[in-house]
Amino acid sequence: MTYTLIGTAVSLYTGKVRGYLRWKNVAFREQLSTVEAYKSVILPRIGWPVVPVLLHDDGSARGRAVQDTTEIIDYVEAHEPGPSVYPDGPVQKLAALILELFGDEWLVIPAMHYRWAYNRDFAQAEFGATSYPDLPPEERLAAVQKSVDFFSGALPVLGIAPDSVAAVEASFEAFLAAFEAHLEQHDFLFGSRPSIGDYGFLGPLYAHLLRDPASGEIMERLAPRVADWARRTHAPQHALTGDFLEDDDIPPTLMPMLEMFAAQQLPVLLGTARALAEWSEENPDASELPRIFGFNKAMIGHGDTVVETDRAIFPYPLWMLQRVTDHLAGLDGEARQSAEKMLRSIGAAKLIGFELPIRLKRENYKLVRG
Ligand SMILES: N[C@@H](CCC(=O)N[C@@H](CS)C(=O)NCC(=O)O)C(=O)O
Repeated sequence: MTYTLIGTAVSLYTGKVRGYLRWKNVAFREQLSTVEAYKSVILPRIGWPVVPVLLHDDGSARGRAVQDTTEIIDYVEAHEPGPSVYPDGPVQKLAALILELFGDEWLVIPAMHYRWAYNRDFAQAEFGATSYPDLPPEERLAAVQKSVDFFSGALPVLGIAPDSVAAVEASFEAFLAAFEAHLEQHDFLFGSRPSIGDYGFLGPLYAHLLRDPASGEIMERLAPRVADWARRTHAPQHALTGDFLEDDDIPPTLMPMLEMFAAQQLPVLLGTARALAEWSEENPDASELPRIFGFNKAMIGHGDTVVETDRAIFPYPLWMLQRVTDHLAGLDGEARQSAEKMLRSIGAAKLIGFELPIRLKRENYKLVRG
């Protein structure tokens, strides 16, 4: 067995990678991210406490350790044969990269809200079973109190506060309705094969929102096809099957979700890019980016429910946005025209010709100036 996935069922981003590895039909074993695993593997190899981590025994002395789900998926895509989760069609690929970013960094908002508002006891027990599997259940709960406080304490950082909760729930329900309507016509976002965008959705929708019992009940009731999609994508019955839609087609049912990206997440990303420019000017010699630049006001919600709330400014999603804009910048001729047309039609014309004020890259598992 050459791959080991370190993580846990309760972890959002571990769910994204697990579903992908299963569909990719890659043999892997899982190692639970216990406190011991953090001490003996994650901290020494990655340098900071985070999951998932993929270890690859590639024949080198220590093997490779890969972190960040996007990098893990790209690593496996580069090392393993078989169909890819990246569509060849340039417009489909653009939309898939956008939806991965939307799932990873925007649907995390409802995922965190529902977990800590409605599934707190369940999540704490799951944290305990992950971190301290050898302790008796009563002792586990106390032992994980600090990490429960850390993760649930992240709600205001994400813009989740008493004044924005109604907006978070309304926009999540609107998202579920849009995805449900899409799944009436298609198995996955772009046809019968899961894409990188599907895996971006999978973390929040499976590992938190379906698997946590109270939000799972809401999803089963409001959007049974989404619940079914999450199960199929997390545990595909047939690995390596399916195709993307022909002719680089973007089905009309995908548009509402792309419009949600443009209306909700894109303004936050563009504001973050302005903060990046300021940071870069003020810290010309700094290489490593801080995890947050500070706080500002952000709009959260959908349609009539939008509210202004305080939210931290995270540079990390700009690295994912750079993947989107790099892909766009690499297109020319008809492909470029079709891609720009799609961006205009979803309300994301600002992405046309957009470049970050500085390039970003990931080095030693951290975000640095590129
Ligand atoms: N963008 C990262 C996010 C990973 C992440 O946030 N993982 C969570 C658990 S699901 C974690 O370990 N967070 C610790 C932290 O952010 O300090 C990825 O795709 O791997």
